[in-house]
Order: sequence, then structure tokens, then C-alpha cells
Amino acid sequence: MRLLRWCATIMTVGVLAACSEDRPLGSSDTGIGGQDGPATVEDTGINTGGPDIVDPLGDSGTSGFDSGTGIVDTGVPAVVDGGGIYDDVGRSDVATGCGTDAGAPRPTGCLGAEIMNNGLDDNCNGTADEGSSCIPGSVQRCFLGPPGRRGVGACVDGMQTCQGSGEFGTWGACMGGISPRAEVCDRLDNNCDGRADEDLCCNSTGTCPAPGDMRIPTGGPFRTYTVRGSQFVMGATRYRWRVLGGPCDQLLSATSRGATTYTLNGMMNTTTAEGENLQFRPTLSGDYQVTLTITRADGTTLECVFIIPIRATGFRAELCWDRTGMTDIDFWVHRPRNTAPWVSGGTNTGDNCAYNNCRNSIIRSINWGYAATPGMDCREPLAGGGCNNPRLDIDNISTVGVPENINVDNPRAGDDFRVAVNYFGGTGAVRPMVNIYCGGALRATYGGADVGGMRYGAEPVTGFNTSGSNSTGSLWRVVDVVMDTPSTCTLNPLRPRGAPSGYCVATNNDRTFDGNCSR
Ligand SMILES: [Ca+2]
Ligand SMILES: [Ca+2]
Ligand SMILES: [Ca+2]
Ligand SMILES: [Ca+2]
Repeated sequence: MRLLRWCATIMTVGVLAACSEDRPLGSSDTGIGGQDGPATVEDTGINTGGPDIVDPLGDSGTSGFDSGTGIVDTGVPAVVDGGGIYDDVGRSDVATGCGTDAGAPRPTGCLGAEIMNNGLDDNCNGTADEGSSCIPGSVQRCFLGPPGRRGVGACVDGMQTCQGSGEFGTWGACMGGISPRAEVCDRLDNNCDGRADEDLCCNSTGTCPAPGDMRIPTGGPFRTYTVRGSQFVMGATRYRWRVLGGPCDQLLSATSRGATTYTLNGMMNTTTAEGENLQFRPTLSGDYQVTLTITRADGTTLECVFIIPIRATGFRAELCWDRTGMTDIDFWVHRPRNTAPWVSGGTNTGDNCAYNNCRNSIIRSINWGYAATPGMDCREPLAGGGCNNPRLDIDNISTVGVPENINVDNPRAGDDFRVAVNYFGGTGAVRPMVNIYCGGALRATYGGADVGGMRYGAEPVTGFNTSGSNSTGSLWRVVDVVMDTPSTCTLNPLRPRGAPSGYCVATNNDRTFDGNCSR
């Protein structure tokens, strides 16, 4: 539900920013959703107080993105002058004498203290939600910029993952969004102050896309997504593209010799491409940050930074790990409303969607009663062009840098999917990462790896070190994903029985539904 509201908000702002750079003072106050008073109040920098200041999206914990702890209301901290660490962010200082009055900038909304678990850097010290406690592995939307600029102009939320090995953790860095940048002449509000190209120029020869821009529609995994550079600047001499993916892309890039899970203009394992058009083919859901550098005929350049949203419908789980190419790790998803064992007689049962029974058109012997999905959203479509549910898109045995994904495009409210990771073949410790999406939104990241001093994902899994086909060896029962609606979910991570925290990893021949785990 909240995703829709968020998109609608972004779209409203985007259209405003893209179409009405000459709008009168204060007209941008509509559409952002309640954090502002009347334009005259806002423009004097006085916020009217109340919790809606700090929660412009209006999400008080019922949404799919929150950690469930909601906002801790400790009273509303005082509004402070200036933008703290963001004081100089995006200030435009090149006046070209266009003669238009761009009006006053939107207030920063910086407060005297941090407000917990709202994804905002309320006190403008450069960190969102420092001091908040959260459930390790959970993911929330966040914005690294003055709170009053969230969702304005070019600005887009990123994601932060709750880090920690105990019962409660703290929020990691806010990654992947678009923060305020210096204003440039492109008909877009780059510094997210409510004014596009203020004091800069009259007629831009290029237009960068804002969130919700019709030129950047929502895409899906395994669908080729085309972006035409000439939509942004006509007659340019050079278009350079750079694409950055989500948690699995970052882990694979760090550990699998620069592997990427997507292709650019048909090329694997590259994050850059040249040419007027970009053909982008993702395999994973999530937000992809694109930087497009355009060189005009006169030698000047324009850089556009925007997000391509790739949204898988329903329930989707992704698995990647730090040693792809040398180890064979399998992804398992258990049939909902059913607690039969995962494996019987050495074979994954029909209650366990796995490599041997769940690939879409190659091997398909599993039927949980879901209708096939129309369209071309799968890697291996059925004869009629649709996708089976559930389905495993890829079974990675030995290919470097390839994730596994299991999908149910059309789950029912109340369905509970248990996700597990099995160490099938190979030797040595492996650090898997599991990402859970509901309705296209990343909801949690479990596991991860520390590489070169950097943390990728959440707390790494330990003790996942012994292979044993289906029946023995290490098995990580990860999480129960309960669908509240067909596109939103509640996550219940699995713990060692009786423990308040930690991953439930066991190396034995127990292939019952629960093993020694509880939630
Ligand atoms: Ca802060
Ligand atoms: Ca905060
Ligand atoms: Ca601006
Ligand atoms: Ca601009």
C-alpha cells in the first residue's frame, strides 16, 4: 500500500519539478503530504510542529518498509536554523540574470535532535536514525539529506539495513538513493529545494528525469529495459551509462571478479556502457542507480542520475553468496500452510521448491495451486509465454556471479513461505546472503559478507561450512515470510530454538520442517 502512495507522491513532485520551474513562490507545497503548513508559513522557515514534520510519507509503521518499531515519540525536537552538515548542499551560485524570481527554497526541516526509526536524518548530522534500535536484517527506506527535502525534485530514498548479531541492532549506512546534488541546468530540481534550475538558466538544452518520470517506467526482472539517451539531450555526441545494483550485485562485484547480475547492451559483468541507447536486462528486483553522462556537440556535458525501479510482483526471495563458482548452494522455499519435511529419501519433496522440481520450463513437477502468470516475466517461459508459480529462475551450480531467485507472483493473503539455504556441494565456509522482496520492495537482508573491510548485507552467517547433497550438511532455515496481502508481508526470522537472536544454521541430517529452529 505504501509503495503506491510513495510512488504517487514522487510522481506528483516529479511532474511539478519537471514541468513548472517558473511556478510561483510556495506552489510546491501541495503534494508532499502534510509536512508543510500553508505556503506563507513554510516560506518563513517556521514549521508548525507535530509528528507530521518528521514523517512526510505518512507511514506510521503499517507499511511494508518499516521495521515495525514505528516512531518513538519523545516529543518533537526544536526546529534549528540551517542545514547542519547539508548547509552547502546543492547551493547554486551561478546567476545568469534570467530575471525570474525562483522564490524561497523549501526549508531544510532540520531538528535539534534525531527522531528514531523514520529513515530521516532529522538532526542533519549526516546519518539517518543513529541511536535507533531495530531488528537485525530488516531494511527500511531512508533519505540522506535535510528531512524537508525528502521526496522533492530529483531526490529518492535509499535503503538501510539493520546491522547487529543480537536481538536488536542499529541501522547501517543509507545506500542507493539520490541525495541533493548541486543544481545544474536541466529543468530538474537537483538540490531538492522545491525549485528547478533556480538562478541558473532560462532554457535548458537537456532534461534529466525526475522520480516518476514517464521516460523511466517501472520494469521487471528478465524484461529487457530500454532507455533512449536522446530523450534527455538531442543531438549529443556521446552517451555514457553506469549502472549500480542492489545488495547481491554489490556482494558479487566484491567477491566474484566484478560480476553483475544484469547485462548492459548484451554485455555481462560490466557496470558501464556507451551509446545513445541502453539495453538493460536485470535478473533481480530492486532499485538500480543509473548515471548517464551526456556530451553535447559543443563539448559541454550533462550528468543525469536517476533510479530505474525493477519490481517483481508478489513474493520473491533472492540468494547469492561470496564464493560462487566454487560451491553449489541451493535455495529452498517451503510450501505454505504445510510443515512436511523438506527432503524425503534424499530428494526434495513437492513441498520444497528447489532445483530439481521448480525451474519453470526445464523441470516442472510442482503444483501448489497458483495460476501461471501471464506475460514474459520469467527467464524460461512456458510454451504459452507465461511463468509458473512457484518457480526457481536459475539453478546456479558453478557459474560465477549468478544469484538464485524463487518467486510466487500471485500469493494469497495468509500464505507463509519458509525460506532455507542448503549447502549441496563443495568445500569450506560459505557466506550466503538472502534478500526478501514483497510487492517489489526489499524488506530484509539476512546474511552477508565482510570483504576488504566493507560489510555487504547484514551480519554474516557462521557455521555454514559443510556440503552434503540434500540430506546432510549445513542447512540454514532463514525466515518465515507471511503475506499480509498479495503484495505486503511480515517477516519472522528463524532463531536457534530458545535463543532470542542469531541465525539457525545446523550441520546434520535433520530435514524436518523446523529442525532445531523457532521463530
Ligand atoms: Ca542524524
Ligand atoms: Ca531519524
Ligand atoms: Ca533547486
Ligand atoms: Ca536543475
